Amino acid sequence: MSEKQQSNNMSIISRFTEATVVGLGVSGYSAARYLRSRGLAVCVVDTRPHPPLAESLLKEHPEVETFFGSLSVDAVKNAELLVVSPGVSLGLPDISAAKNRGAEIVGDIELFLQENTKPLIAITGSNGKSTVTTLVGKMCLAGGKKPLVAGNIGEPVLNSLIENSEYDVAVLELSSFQLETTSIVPAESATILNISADHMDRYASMGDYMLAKARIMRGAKRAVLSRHEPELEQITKAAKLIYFGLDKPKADNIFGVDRRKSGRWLMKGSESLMRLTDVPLVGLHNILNVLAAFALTDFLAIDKDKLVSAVISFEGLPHRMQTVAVKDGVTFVNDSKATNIGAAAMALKNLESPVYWIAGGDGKGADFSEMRDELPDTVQHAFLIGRDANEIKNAVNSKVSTTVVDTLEDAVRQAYKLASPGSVVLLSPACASFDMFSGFAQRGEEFVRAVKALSDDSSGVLL
Ligand code: UMA
Ligand code: ADP
Repeated sequence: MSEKQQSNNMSIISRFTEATVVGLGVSGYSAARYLRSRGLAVCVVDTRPHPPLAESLLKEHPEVETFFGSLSVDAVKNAELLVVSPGVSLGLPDISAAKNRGAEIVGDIELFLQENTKPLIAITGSNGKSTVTTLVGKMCLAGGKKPLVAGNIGEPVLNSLIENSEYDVAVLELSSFQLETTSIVPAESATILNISADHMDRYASMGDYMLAKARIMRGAKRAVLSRHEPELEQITKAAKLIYFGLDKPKADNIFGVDRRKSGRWLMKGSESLMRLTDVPLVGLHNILNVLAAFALTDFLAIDKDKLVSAVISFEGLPHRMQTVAVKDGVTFVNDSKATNIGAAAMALKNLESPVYWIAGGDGKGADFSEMRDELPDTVQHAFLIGRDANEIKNAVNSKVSTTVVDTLEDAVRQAYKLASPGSVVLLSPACASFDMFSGFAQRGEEFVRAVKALSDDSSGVLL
């Protein structure tokens, strides 16, 4: 083995004595703390003059050097190891220059993977990641295995290593941004749940976005793939393929749905798992999510009854198709987490009643003519907010009438005025929220607040 090969087989932590962390959000913060805990000297840089968490980091580690306001600093120019946060594009000139001169570029996920010794379940996709990640975590727990549920879902992966947390299985939600800085992802099972356009302000093409997602399969023992998205198989390399879909499975490596006299059943090959109507989550997309979770945990050989009990007790995450109130027969649904066209299209498709649709925000470079093609006839009117409201209006107004409004509160008020009993006011923005809110959660909470503020009508039921 050559010296270079030998050194590449050593972990990053043992090959370097210092590192520059790029970006001081939650993952940069945890990366800096982790690297210090492993004895490396650490610099932190961020393009923002006042990044969040700077004060907390310096309080705990006053020895860490910080450079805020620009990445064009010696700490980046001379670094041999850069730990880059997911929100920072590798295409930025300072980062690509570092790469071109041979600096090692990794993210927090790569550092975690190099130290993790427990079985790994890795989950990506354009939509459904957090739902599936949470459910897989619950299934592991039901089977008596303590999961570490972390990654893009919100908990930085390295926190568990800093704190020496005990866990039996690592269940990681991985975004395309996080996957860009990984090499091998040695997962027992991995999935790309689905692909539809997202983050088109960061990727040059849909192909580039898919290639970033496909990195999750580098090193996977089992790839879990949708039968409805066959193109994903072409970018997947894994020892074993497992499928999920809404049709009747014809082999043991397929999870699907069988229609019987007694109703529809979720199946693993010819084995019945549970009745479809016992799944508390709404919508067929969630049946796909549940099937994917069964497929991902299959290798753990957990008792079927325990897996089913985890599904039955999982009512879904907030801000995803959540009915928050019924007022005068009008139902208000908060789907603030629909941050791309695919998710909003799915929400609209799942509702059979007339819909007053609230959308808009930061479209992340999406082509909203695709949204027009997805609009079902149930949509009565669209209320559009945020930075890209006019762009969405121009793309969809040949199909549906639109009103551009200044605030979410105003959108809720106007939608309620138009809506008749039996209809739905749906917040499913197809956009990120950062132009108006701190995140999707704050946007969802503002929606609920605006619904509560509509009137003091005691006939309204807030759920
Ligand atoms: N930023 C700068 N300058 C910098 C560094 C960051 O302006 O030098 C900005 C980024 O453009 C971004 C924000 O700061 O707007 C946060 O970026 P970050 O990389 O510091 O983010 P963290 O706080 O570390 O959170 C990251 C993930 N954020 C992103 O990918 C943008 C979180 O996913 C994830 O939960 C967290 O790590 C823990 O793993 C969030 C997300 O929006 C929820 N993900 C995208 C999505 O789901 O669509 C991919
Ligand atoms: P992610 O973590 O990928 O953003 P979430 O589970 O948080 O996924 O759901 C985000 C949005 O996508 C919600 O609006 C939800 O209703 C929708 N969604 C969930 N699963 C799917 C799916 N399989 N296909 C399309 N949309 C989905």
